[in-house]
Amino acid sequence: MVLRKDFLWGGATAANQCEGGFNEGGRGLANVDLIPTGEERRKIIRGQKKMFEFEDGYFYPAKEAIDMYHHYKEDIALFCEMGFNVYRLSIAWSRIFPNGDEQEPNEDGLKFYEDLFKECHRHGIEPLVTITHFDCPMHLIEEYGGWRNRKTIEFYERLCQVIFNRYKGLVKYWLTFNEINMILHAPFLGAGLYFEEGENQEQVKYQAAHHELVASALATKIAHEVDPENQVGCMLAAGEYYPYTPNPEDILLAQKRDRENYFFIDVQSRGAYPAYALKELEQKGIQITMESGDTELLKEHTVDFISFSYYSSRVASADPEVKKTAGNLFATVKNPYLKTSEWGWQIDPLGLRVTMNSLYDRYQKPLFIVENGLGAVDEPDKNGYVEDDYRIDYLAQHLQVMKDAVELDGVDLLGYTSWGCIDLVSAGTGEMKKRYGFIYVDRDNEGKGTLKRYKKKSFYWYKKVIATNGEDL
Ligand code: P53
Repeated sequence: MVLRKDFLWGGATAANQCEGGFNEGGRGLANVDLIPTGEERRKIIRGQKKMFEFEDGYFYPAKEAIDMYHHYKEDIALFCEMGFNVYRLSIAWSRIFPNGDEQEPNEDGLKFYEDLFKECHRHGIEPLVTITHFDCPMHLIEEYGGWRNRKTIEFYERLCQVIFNRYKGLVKYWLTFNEINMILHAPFLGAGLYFEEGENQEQVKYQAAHHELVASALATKIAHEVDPENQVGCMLAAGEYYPYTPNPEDILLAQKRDRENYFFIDVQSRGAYPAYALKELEQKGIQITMESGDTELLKEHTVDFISFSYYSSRVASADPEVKKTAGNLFATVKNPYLKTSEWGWQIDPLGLRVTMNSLYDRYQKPLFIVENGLGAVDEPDKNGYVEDDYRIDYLAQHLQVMKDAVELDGVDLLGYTSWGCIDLVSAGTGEMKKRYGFIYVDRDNEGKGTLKRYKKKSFYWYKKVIATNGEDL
C-alpha cells in the first residue's frame, strides 16, 4: 500500500461559503457577508471598494449559501457514506464573538460547532478546523481596521483560548489562517483590509501579515498548552512558479515569485523572517513595526505540519511583452502545455508533485493537501443526477500524482481533502454555478432552488477510492 494506513481522506468547506444562517444564533456580520456577486466583487475582495452595508440591487450569496447551518446532519451523513474519516471546515468567528471584541463568547455559536463536531465523531469523522477562512467580524474592520491593527491579535487570541478549551477532545487538527498568502492578492478577504486612497498598500499588507503571523504563533502556543495532542498547521495557497523560458531572468523571477508565497510559511514553519524577505522589505521601503517578544514567539511556536491548497502551477516571465492571461486571483502567464478549466484555471496534475517536493524539501514536516479540485458547470438530469466524468478525471490524475510523490519521492503526507466536497459558493466569483462537489446542491447563482442534495457520479467514485485507500482510482 502506497499511502499510510491512517491516511486522512475527506473534503473541505469554509463557513462563509456553505453555512448561511448569517443572522441566526446571535451571529454578527462579517466581511464575507458583504461581498456580492457581479462586477464589483473583485474590487471589494481586493480592498479597493467599500461596501460595509448591504446595498439594494446586489445579491449576497453568503447570507444563505447552501444553508449547511440547517443541513449539517444530512451533509455529514453523506460524507460518512463516502467513507470520509476527516472533514475540513471553518469556524465563523462572528458566531463565537459577534463583534469580535467582546469579553464573553456567544454560547449559541459555541454550541452550534460543538454539536457539529459531535455529529462528525458519531460518524467516525475527525474534524480539521480552519480558525479563520477569509472571515473577520465587520465590527473589527470598522472599529479597528481589521488586521492592520495590532489589537486584532488579542481578539484572535481570545477566540483561540475559547475554542481550544471548549473543543478539547473533539478537535485535534487546526489550521490558523486559510491561504495566508492570499492577503497579498485579496486583502479584504485575507485580513479585512480596506485601503484609503493614496495609502501605501504594500506597507499595510505586510504589517497586517506580521500581525497574522504573530497571531498564528500564539495560536500554536495556546493549542499545545491546552492539549499536547493538538496538531497545528499553516495553510498556503500553493502552486510552483515555472520559468516561462530557460532565460536566467525568468528563472530568477520564478524563484522570487515563489518566495513571495514561501515567506509566510518560512515564518510559520522555520520560525523567523528569512533573509531574502528582510532585504526585499528594506528595498521596498516597508518598515514592519514589531514588539519585543515577537521574534521569540515566532521562533518558539512553529507549526506541526504544512497544509496547502493546490489548483494549478503558475508561470513567471521577466519579458514585459509576455502578457499574464491565465489564472485566478493569482494572475499568471499562460503555460502552452496546459489546458484550462471553464474558469481559465490551468490544469497541471504533475505540478502537484513538483509543489509537494518543493514544500517537503524546504520544511521537512508532514504535508496535508487540504484543497484541490475542479470548478465546473454541472448539468443534472431530471432526477438530479450528474455524470461528472470530467471531475473524476481531474481528481484521479491529481491523486495518482499525489501517490507518486509519496511512493517515488518519499514525501510524508497526512491526508487529502478535496475542495467543496459538497457544492458551495465560489470564493472568487460568488457563483453557485462553479461547482466542485461530489454532492449536487439545487441552488443557482440568483439563490433559487430547493437546496436538495443529490449524489453525483463522482460520489460513488470517491467512495471506492477511499475504500481502497487510493489503490483503485
Ligand atoms: P473558487 C484563488 C486561487 C487559489 C485559491 O476558489 C483560491 C482562490 C480564490 O478564488 O481560494 C481557495 O471558489 C479558497 C477557497 C476557494 C477555493 O480556493 O474561487 O481557500 O475558499 O473556494 C476555490 O473557485
